[in-house]
Amino acid sequence: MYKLYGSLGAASLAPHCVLEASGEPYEFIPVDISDEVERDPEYLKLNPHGRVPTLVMGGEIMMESAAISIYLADKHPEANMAPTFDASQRWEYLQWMTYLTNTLQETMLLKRYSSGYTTDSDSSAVSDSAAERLNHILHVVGTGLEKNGGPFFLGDSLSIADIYLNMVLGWDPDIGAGASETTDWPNITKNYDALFSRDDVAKILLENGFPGPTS
Ligand SMILES: N[C@@H](CCC(=O)N[C@@H](CS)C(=O)NCC(=O)O)C(=O)O
Repeated sequence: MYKLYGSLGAASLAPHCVLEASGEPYEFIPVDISDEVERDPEYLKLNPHGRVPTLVMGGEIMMESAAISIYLADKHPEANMAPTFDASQRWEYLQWMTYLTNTLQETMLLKRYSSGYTTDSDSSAVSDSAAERLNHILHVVGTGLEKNGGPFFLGDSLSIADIYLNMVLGWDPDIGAGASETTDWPNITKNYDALFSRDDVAKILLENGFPGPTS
């Protein structure tokens, strides 16, 4: 049985959705990642960064949210969360997964946790510059969602990329989890709302504290 170590609303959300959709037995094990709580040494043996998520499968231990999600979706195609190897949209799906983890997620971490990215006592320059970059990234994502007619990156096929986008945006109360309806990116709001068309995804989003569709 899979064991997914995670925290509600955190980077464990995407793999959590894939596990739920796969129908495979799994256990979700909550990890307290608050700043003031020291990491459990037993957990540090699984994930030396003390971060979530971590997937344990038999004797193997895997970290990194995007990699775990891609791996699980490929291993369990019945989850219907990713184009198969020979599908024509496979490249597009990989492009967005990489962009979201490598560019969006990294910039979001800089904005939200700026003090960890500078030795200055005032980290506002880091967060301000990340916020500017984030604005540009949201423009790229909003435009990208138009390419195949929306509401998803791949048109009418939901993939992990859509979940990943909303997982990361959910870390910013000004942008994520439906708040994007108040911003300049209506395609992102449409994408968020459309996630709730799948019961398995909706269940995990709601369990993770997402407020439900905006309309
Ligand atoms: N690159 C990692 C980053 C994971 C990550 O930053 N997780 C955050 C929660 S969203 C965390 O565990 N933070 C607690 C900490 O940094 O101690 C991934 O994508 O899995």
